[in-house]
Amino acid sequence: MRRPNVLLTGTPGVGKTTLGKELAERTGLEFVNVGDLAKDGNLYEGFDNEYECPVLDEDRVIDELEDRMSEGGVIVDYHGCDFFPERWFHIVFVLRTDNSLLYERLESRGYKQKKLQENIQCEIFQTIYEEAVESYRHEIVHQLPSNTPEDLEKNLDQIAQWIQQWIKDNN
Ligand code: DAT
Repeated sequence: MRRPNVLLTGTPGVGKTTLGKELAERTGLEFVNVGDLAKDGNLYEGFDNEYECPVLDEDRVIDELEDRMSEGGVIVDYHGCDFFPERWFHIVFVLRTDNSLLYERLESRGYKQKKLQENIQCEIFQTIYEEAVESYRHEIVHQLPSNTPEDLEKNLDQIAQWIQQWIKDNN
């Protein structure tokens, strides 16, 4: 059976992991958090002293995922999207959160001022949305509000329905 690959992207804290895990449970698709994958496999190519975080080895991440992605049925969660092969994804969702809510979420995650401000700016300037429309066909890129538990439920229902329909249409 053919199944679609779904990309969940957006600024850190918008709710990608929460949505992705729940979606995988509901649909039986596989969930992959690229940050965790990199950490587990040590898929880094150095350390960024300014941002105080390891630098992702994008080529090795791609190699690591290629087989699973060609098979289909994978939900990918990452706060960037321009380095994945375009052909991997059948649909791309960019989650969006209001600044005040995002600020609270990142603060409770323990982010320091500099990192907090950078992420809030990333959301204000819709950096990831622009990255997504530059990297994928416009028709497959969708923004989803991710402010409240009601938003989460609605997004789950909509995406699960889209996945079911895709499977019907492609098998
Ligand atoms: P991300 O994976 O994008 O970094 P997350 O899934 O870890 O984000 O969520 C960050 C926090 O926000 C976490 O405490 C759960 C909460 N959250 C996620 N989606 C939400 C929503 N739609 N409404 C309210 N809170 C939400």
